[in-house]
Amino acid sequence: MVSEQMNLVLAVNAHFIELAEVSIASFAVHNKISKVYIGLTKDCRREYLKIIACRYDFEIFFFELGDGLNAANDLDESIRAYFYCIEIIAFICSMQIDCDQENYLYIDADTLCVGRIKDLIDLRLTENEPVAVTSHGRPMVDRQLMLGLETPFHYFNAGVIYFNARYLKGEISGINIYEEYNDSKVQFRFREQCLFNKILKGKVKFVPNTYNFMSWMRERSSKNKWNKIENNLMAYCLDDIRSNVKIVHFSGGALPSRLNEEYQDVYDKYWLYVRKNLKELNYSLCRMKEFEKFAQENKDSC
Ligand SMILES: [Mn+2]
Repeated sequence: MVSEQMNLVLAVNAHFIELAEVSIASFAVHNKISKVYIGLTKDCRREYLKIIACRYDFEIFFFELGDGLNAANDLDESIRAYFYCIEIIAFICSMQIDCDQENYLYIDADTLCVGRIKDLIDLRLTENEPVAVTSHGRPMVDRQLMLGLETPFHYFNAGVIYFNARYLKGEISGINIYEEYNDSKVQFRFREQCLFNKILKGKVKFVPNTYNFMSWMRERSSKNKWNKIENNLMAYCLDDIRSNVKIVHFSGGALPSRLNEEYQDVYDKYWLYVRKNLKELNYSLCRMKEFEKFAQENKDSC
């Protein structure tokens, strides 16, 4: 039976904690969250997350990233932070924290939820396909060659991963994963994302990029070569994706706080709006507008 509860999973260090707060709050505004599992480094603040959990009535569990948590101890210190997402997912799988709740949604901290994602949560995951992800949305020919993928479109983005902990457990076990990485680093240009792609090759269910709307897909990037059908066979879906966005992913470091105002679109503005509400906690977080309403009211300025 498909779970109706939504459990979020994240992993961050202090540089990403504010992003994670905004992201989690945005999911809570649009969906009923049951539980949030977040891996943190020692230097991360927790107060805001506790307040968000309290206001939106979900449980939050903190885990310290590092020793003992399927730690990526074998990896070079300089790249270790990139693997926190694998650490926390492997940890959730190994613990199987909730026996009756097996499905979890891993999200990068640089994501923003702008709609209900019930259809994703209702998706049935199986032993053969224990995860649901989105394609990178454009041909990744070299990734196909290095990782032996079925087509250049089979490379997935690891920013949003819906997974079944029981079924995924068999595919992912901390120590083997990092051995695999260290043994063939040269193949893993995008580190943890490539590693995920290799481990889960042929075992993923693809879902539309409405659940992982990346920076290059935005309206303002329509002149980007990947938006052109002659360079990217998947470009024909972009109109459909843009009109049905559920999860925005500020990929490629395109964070709203770094953009000049003239480049900010309605998603950037909504991210800033959520952050402002979090900063001014005397506002009632629960009265925060859903994206649709916000967009309607800010039509002229966006
Ligand atoms: Mn990301």
